[in-house]
Amino acid sequence: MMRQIFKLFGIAIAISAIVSCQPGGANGKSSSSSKKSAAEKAYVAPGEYDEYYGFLSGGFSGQVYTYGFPSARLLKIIPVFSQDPQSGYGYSEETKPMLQTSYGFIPWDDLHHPDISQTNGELDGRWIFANGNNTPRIARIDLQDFETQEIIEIPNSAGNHNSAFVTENTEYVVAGTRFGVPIPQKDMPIKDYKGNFKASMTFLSVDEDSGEMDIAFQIRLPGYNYDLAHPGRDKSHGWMFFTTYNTEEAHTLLEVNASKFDKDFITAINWKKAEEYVKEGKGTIEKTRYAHNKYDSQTHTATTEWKDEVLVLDPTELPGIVYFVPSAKSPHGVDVDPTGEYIVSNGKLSANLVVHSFSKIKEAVDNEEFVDEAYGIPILDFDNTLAGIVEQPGIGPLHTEFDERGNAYSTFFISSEIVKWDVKTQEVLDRIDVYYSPGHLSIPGGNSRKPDGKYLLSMNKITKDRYLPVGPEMNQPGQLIDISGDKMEMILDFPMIGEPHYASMIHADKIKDKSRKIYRLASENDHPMVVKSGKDVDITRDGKNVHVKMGMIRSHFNPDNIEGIKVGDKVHFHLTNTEQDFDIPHGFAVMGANNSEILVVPGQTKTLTWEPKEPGIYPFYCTDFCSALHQEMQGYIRVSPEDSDIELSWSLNKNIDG
Ligand code: RUQ
Ligand code: CUA
Repeated sequence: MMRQIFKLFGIAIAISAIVSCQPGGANGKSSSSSKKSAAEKAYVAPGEYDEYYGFLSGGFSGQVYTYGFPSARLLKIIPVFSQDPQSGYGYSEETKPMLQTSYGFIPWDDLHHPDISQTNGELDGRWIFANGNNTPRIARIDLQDFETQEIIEIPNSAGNHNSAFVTENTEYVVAGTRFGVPIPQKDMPIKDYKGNFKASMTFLSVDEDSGEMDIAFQIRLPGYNYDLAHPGRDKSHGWMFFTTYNTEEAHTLLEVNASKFDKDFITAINWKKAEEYVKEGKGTIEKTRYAHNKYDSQTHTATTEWKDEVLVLDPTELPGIVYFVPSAKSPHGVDVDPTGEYIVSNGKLSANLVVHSFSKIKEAVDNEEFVDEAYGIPILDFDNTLAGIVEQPGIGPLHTEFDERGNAYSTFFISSEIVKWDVKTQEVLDRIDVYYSPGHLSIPGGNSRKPDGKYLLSMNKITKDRYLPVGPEMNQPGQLIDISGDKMEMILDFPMIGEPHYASMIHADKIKDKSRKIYRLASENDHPMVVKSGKDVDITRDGKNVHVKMGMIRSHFNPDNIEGIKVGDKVHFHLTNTEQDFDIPHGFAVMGANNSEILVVPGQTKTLTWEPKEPGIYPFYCTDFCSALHQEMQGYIRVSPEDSDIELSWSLNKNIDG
């Protein structure tokens, strides 16, 4: 045991040595002439648009960040799993149900992999799917509104890391289990993990028109750790591949105890076969409980539906669904090239990159060439499934993406570089240093049949001396690399937010023209508390609940004087922005509210609930500088003692002389 720990320390020291001796920051500058041309390449003139959208995950921030590339302008934060005081997402009454789970209201998650919907293996720009890692969930963002419209909880799982990757016609979105756990959950000794903990691979169907998700089926697997996933495409369409580590089934000091075996697995799942079994009525319905949250952009309101069952397929009873392919030790990413033939397994502890051949896997499966089995699941032969090995490309491979010219690009965490290699010959073609320790990388369409290989975004984990110091925590650096020529060239370096894992990038033409401008008040707002004109303005009392239907327009609230509110009341401000003009939001905030402000876009209705605790006069105001008279957009609420007999009243432009 002691020796193993020492060995590990050895690796850690080696890693830090490599990181700290990288040239960078103030030391390792390239020549000024190439710097100038790099600047030109990333330059987008004021008033001009970027060519690509990039949707970067925020990792532990729980959100998705929309950037324009090549300039790396931050265009929009899309709140997904975390409350967002800027928009009021997760604070407004309409959006609170989005964060509902079987564990209660959870205002945060760890978002790793946004993936854009596909049609015929090409990005179609309709939706982004993204995973919540900590409390297993999948979200769907609509790319017309740039808003999260759906979050579905994944039952029988723990650590939904290998998600949310879509198949090439968006038939399914996948969710896996990173941490083996008892399924169903129960109280048991942790040391009895081996053989008793389990994992689930969940396939969620996606409605072609609405995008709505539903759990189609779950495949029950041994309790290994499943890290990442990628769908087959083109010739391997119908399959899904998952990296699998901790086949040792260790439950403590995994850095040592889950690194013992020389090989782990790629778990290959034939989901078309699973689909056939489902059609034949196979599998068992298991009782469980999970939340399915949907936002309706017509009523501007989210609701939670509770579901209580899931269809489970057992691969030991239903042969032909699951195979284990031995692969590089402790693999992280698994990536499939645009043709669907090459499956790259990024063994994070190995010096070589293993490339499997789909045709060979298929042949071995068809001929039942199995060398062993694990928990009733057939294991294929390593050599029989191998397309080739990229010899000594770098140290610590994590992820690979592809261009349309037959090249692969892999990140190497330990040696801090991106290496370009030929997919067919596995020959290394070029390498470039990045600063420091890249995780994921992204090429527009780089995980589809049709990559658009002009730029590559490297998302690095460690910043050190790259930017002006800002205390102990530095934002992580993103680096944009021009990959259009033979030699990769770094053209931009910018700090990102949270911890981006994957990012999906897409040509702007696929999204920009359909982006929503306003909600039409006449036809696109069915909120029950909408104010369409002055005559809808109203305040009603229902016991302790007071409902305020309030309008907002440049530059006043209607009403702006309210009296008759009492301590102990719950005041619900239903705010409608009655503007019908693009990009004129109004905000609302009231003194002492235990909440955030609420930003309302034109034609939309949102609700902020406030419980005043003391008598007094409470100002409220518009938080967004909407006009020259924005500072005049304000009002007062009079709060009286609980036993007061002041009548409820409200007004705009009344009692002017007292
Ligand atoms: S991970 S840095 Cu969360 Cu996709 Cu590899
Ligand atoms: Cu409305 Cu400021």
